[in-house]
Amino acid sequence: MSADPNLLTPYKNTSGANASLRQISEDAFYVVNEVVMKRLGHVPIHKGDFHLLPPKVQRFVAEKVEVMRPRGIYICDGTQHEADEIIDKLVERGMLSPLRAYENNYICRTDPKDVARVESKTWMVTPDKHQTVCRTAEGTEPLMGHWMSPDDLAVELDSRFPGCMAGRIMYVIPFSMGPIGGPLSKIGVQLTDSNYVVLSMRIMTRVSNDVWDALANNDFVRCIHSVGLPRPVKQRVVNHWPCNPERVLIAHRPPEREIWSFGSGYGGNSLLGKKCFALRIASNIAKDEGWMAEHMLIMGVTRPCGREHFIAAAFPSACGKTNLAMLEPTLPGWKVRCVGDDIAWMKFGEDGRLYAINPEAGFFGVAPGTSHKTNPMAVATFQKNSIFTNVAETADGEYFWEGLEDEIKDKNVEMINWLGEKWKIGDKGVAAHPNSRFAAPARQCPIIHPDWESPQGVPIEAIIFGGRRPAGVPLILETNSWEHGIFVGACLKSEATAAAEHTGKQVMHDPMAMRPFMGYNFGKYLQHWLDLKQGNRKMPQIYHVNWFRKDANNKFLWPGFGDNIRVIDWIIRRLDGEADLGLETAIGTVPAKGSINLEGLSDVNWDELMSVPADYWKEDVKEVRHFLETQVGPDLPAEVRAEMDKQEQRINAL
Ligand code: OXD
Ligand code: MN
Repeated sequence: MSADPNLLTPYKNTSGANASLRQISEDAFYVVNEVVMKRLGHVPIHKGDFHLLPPKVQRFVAEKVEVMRPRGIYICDGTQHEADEIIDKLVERGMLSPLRAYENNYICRTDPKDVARVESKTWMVTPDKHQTVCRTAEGTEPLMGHWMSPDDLAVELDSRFPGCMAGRIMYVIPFSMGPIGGPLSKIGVQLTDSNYVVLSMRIMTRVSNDVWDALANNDFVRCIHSVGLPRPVKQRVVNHWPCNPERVLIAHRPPEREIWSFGSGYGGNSLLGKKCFALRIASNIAKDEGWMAEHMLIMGVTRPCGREHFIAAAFPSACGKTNLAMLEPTLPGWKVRCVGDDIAWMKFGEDGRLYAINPEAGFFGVAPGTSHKTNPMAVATFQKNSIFTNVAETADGEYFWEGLEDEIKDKNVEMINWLGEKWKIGDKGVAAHPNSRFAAPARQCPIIHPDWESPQGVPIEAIIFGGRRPAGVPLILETNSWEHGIFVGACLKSEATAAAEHTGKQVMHDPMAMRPFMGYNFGKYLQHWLDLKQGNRKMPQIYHVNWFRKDANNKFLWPGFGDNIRVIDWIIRRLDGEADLGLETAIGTVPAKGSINLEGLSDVNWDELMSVPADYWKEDVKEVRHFLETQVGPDLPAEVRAEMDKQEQRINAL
């Protein structure tokens, strides 16, 4: 289907028609506005006052209404009353059901074809391909970033968006990433035809009328989302979950600060504030403005002496960021408080320290594996006002997923699994989808840090990288310098997880834990990290951890969870300059024997846990060189290449 030539085709503005529309002055806008308003005339406003929106938002909404042709417009205000109204409607329709055992908790099942981020259909759209992807070796598909040309995007959008909201309401969601009006915060406006998305965005971001005021002196990121199933619907809607899996497209236009998402209603595909805005678009803004947008948790760790240290940590999806951010220390006298569990926006302050905010307002955590044993604080957080997607529901009105077997009261209780089938513990198959999620307000976390909404952020002293590495990689290592740390981050790898469409357990490269979220050329991204080191800045020390090393019997060598505080204790003592803690190796400094407090732990095989096997690393360094040479190629910054060369020499001397 080609677009109606009379329509404004706003997505074509890089190649012509609409470029001028974006740039015209507010005065001239009213002329355009009159025309647009006339065309809009028949679309009723179900809630809110369109004329009170800032003119630039009116224009944005009007353009998109004209293209997508919803049956009404609903301007969200983020209030509880609004949420209650939408919840009631969804419960009536059967899309949500209350989980009776809790206060204001709901469960939802998606179409089983819409369960994860769809990386293969996620695109960055820039005029020049190499703004998005590196100059990879001939015949090598870029792993970081997925490029589409603006002209191709226009064709893709033309074949999806015109009329896509027919028969549905268009919700207009004003939201702030970070505290509204804060110096590190940014604003977005999401248009969506999914009320599940409205409810989830209200948990995950700050949705409020105050955002309109904050817009006076700021621009906003334009987020356009449709489930891609106009009414009347021509196919069966499974689980009352409209979507269009065959036509999914998630496209970002960094220069225009714009996101277009079609066909999926789930997670990072549709909650556009999260991965699309806060990582892919924000990393572009951060590059332009001199800050960082990273896939990192932020935690405050207080030692028994009362001193607090803030740490940011980057792990690939579903590697335990939420668990680490809410760690319950097993060492006496220690306290951990959570600032954020997934994304950090960080900027150097006047005092030379790196300050971080959590741009999100909620946790969208992987449910399976989350329990009182593994993360009691997350469990406490989602006892109310939360939405659970693709988990099982027990006959007692409780949630259930893999990992709760030891905690459920009645082990024989009947359940409905994530596929809507009757299910009991011991039956074939699983209760919950491996990427089933809870969405819970961060403010409900019992250990949320009192400064988690500080507009200025918290000062970061250390950055940790980590992944699931069953073999070869020691529990912890300290990198030799900022540059060496960047090299180590660039080499980050982990076993694949269920957060995206990958299957199997292969160890995959996930540089800086940003592979699925890279907003621009990865070589330029590494250069941006390097360039941040300047003047009086106090660069955080960079570490690499591996909680997941296994022995010959496939058993984990480290207990993990609350015992990870022992590793953090070592990091903090290193930061303090305590003597005799480290042993230099070819890949960085590992703990000297006995320097990690193992009191109360039995059965820790120190030598195996900390070892740096020469054979393993000789293979690894070859593989890493091949990866960086072929994937980043001439875009690899000289400083990172030099770190690779030096590490190779050290390893080959083993
Ligand atoms: C997430 C992810 O949802 O990384 O946080 O996939
Ligand atoms: Mn994540």
